[in-house]
Amino acid sequence: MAETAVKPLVGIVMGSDSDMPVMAKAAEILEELGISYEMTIISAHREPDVFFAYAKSAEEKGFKVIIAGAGMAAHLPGMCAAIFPMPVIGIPMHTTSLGGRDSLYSIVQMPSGIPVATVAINGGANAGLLAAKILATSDEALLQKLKDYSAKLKSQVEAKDARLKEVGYKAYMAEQKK
Ligand code: RP5
Repeated sequence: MAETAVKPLVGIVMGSDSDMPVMAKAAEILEELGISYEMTIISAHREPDVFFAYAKSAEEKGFKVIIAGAGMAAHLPGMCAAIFPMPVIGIPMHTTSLGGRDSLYSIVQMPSGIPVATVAINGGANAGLLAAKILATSDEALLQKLKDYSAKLKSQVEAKDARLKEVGYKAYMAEQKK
């Protein structure tokens, strides 16, 4: 399910279009699991009025989770959590100057009372999965899809191990380089 007219359950918001490659990983997971979402670019710093309108209307729009990604002095996820009353998942962006530690600390170190569930630096896919798991607590069909997703991951590792046993590590490495 791509971004559609269906009422979005998840808001994906990023501070800049430079964050898009990471945020797209979250969108890909939601699409794979059939979860409706809306994707938005808003800079909390450069257009605070637009940001406040977005965050204040998120509950009314039907969002159940917000995935917010930002880099550097990354206030966007924390400010979403300050306004939106349901779960906010923060994605710290990798940065060239400080390797993403600036983003990570800005997002993960929320003061008591305003939590942001923070995934790894550039952890777009895990943010999508975490949003799905939150929604699956009240959606049996989605829960089954997540179980199937985990089973797929397991079988991928098993297939890799079987190939390793079959050809040995040298040939396996050569195949990886192709
Ligand atoms: C943040 O500043 C954005 O989330 C982005 O990660 C970072 C750099 O933004 P650009 O200068 O690339 O627009 O607000």
